[in-house]
Parts: sequence; structure tokens; C-alpha cells
Amino acid sequence: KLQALIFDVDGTLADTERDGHRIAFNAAFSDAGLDWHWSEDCYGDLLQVTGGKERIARYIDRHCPGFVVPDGQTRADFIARLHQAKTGHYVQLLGQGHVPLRCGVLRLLREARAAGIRLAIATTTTPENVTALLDNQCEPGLREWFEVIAAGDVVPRKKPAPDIFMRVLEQLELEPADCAVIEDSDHGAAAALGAGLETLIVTLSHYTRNQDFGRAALVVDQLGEPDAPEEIRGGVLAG
Ligand code: XBP
Ligand code: MG
Repeated sequence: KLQALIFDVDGTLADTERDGHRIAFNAAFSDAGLDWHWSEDCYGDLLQVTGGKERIARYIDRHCPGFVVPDGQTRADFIARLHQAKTGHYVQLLGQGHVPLRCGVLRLLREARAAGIRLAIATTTTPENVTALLDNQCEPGLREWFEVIAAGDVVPRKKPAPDIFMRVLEQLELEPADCAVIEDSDHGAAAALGAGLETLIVTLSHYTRNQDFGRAALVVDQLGEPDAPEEIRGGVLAG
């Protein structure tokens, strides 16, 4: 019997990348006096790298050949500071309450709880970002619905490595066969499968919907109500 559901965050619980993370990265770049700007297309390519700090490092390597870190800072410190500023912008953006959960997510969470299924999160994003998303929905206490929230740098290797899912399994004290994962990306699916977990893919994310999900247990195009209008099923409105 299914005992726990483990959710990815970005692209799965909500559509956070293009109008959330991307905007926050660009705001941090501008604050730091950098002339970097990540367009939607550029960001789509950069999403191959999971984790914001790792994504900035990739951008510097690929797109800024002559870039020199400002004096007195190591490259790692520079990236960490820039990323911290990005997190600040992201949290502020989510605080405005414009990023709803995808259609059907809240219903699924409620039904799982009613059925006694435990809930967890496994994400590469920074813990503050998860809190900001969950605390800015019209559902007081939503954060506490998740028994385990494993996020960001708590494991040394981010998705597609299985580490974050293994950490969640350890904390839940469950075996992979007791759980199922809901993900939206090939990296997320690879991570979950690497931990021996059955994975359901929701292909709502504009950036990941055409990836190869051949190894997933199930691929669906929404978690919402089948007869809801397209703009609602697409996750534009809260579920
Ligand atoms: C999501 C990510 C995250 C966010 C940025 O991947 O890759 O890095 O884009 O968050 P997944 P941070 O949905 O597979 O977990 O900047 O806080 O790292
Ligand atoms: Mg995702």
C-alpha cells in the first residue's frame, strides 16, 4: 500500500521558473551591476543545470569568457552572494502572492492526507523558496502538511543524483516501494528512479514538457479536473 507521496517543487507544485526564479536571477544581476540578462530561451538551456549557484557557474563558464570575479572574493563566494541576493528577490516576489499552486495540487494533497498518506518534498531549490511558496497560498498551515522538506544543499549532489530522494526516504523511514514521486523534469525523474522510486510525471512545465519520460511509471498532462477549462487545467489558476 502507498504510504507516502514525495513532491518536487519547481515545475510540479507550481510554475515557478520563468516568471519566478528567472526574474529573481535577473534582478540580482542588475543589483550587482552586472549586464547579464537571462532571456526565456537562455534560461531554458540553463535549466539543464539544477540548482541556482550551479546554474550561475555554468553561465559564467559558457557565456562570460573574460569574466573576472571582483577583488578580494573567491569565485565560490561571489556566486554564493549573488545567489543569496537572488533568493531574496525570489522570496519577495512570492510574497506578492502571484504564484499559485498548479491546478489540482491542493486537491491531491487534501485527498492524500484524508487517506492517511504521508507527504514529503524533495527539491533542489533553497529551503526559503519552498517556505515562501507554501506560506503564500490561501491555505494556512500548508507547510506543516509536509512531514519532510528536503531542499537545496542538504545533500552534496543535486538532481539528477538520487541523494535528495534517499534523504527523504531515510527521514520518512520508508522503503522506495512504499512511496511514489511526482516530478516534472527528466533530471527529477532520473533522481527518483535512481533512488528506486516509482515516478509520475506531470508535463505542465513549458520548459520540460517535451523531455523523454520513457522510464516514468505514468505521464499525465495535469493533476486537475479533467473537464476544467484549458486555462485552469494548465495551472493558471489555483487548484
Ligand atoms: C529546480 C531547480 C532550482 C531552481 C532554482 O529543479 O533547478 O534550482 O531553478 O532554485 P527541480 P535555487 O524542480 O528538479 O528541483 O536558485 O534556490 O537553487
Ligand atoms: Mg521540477
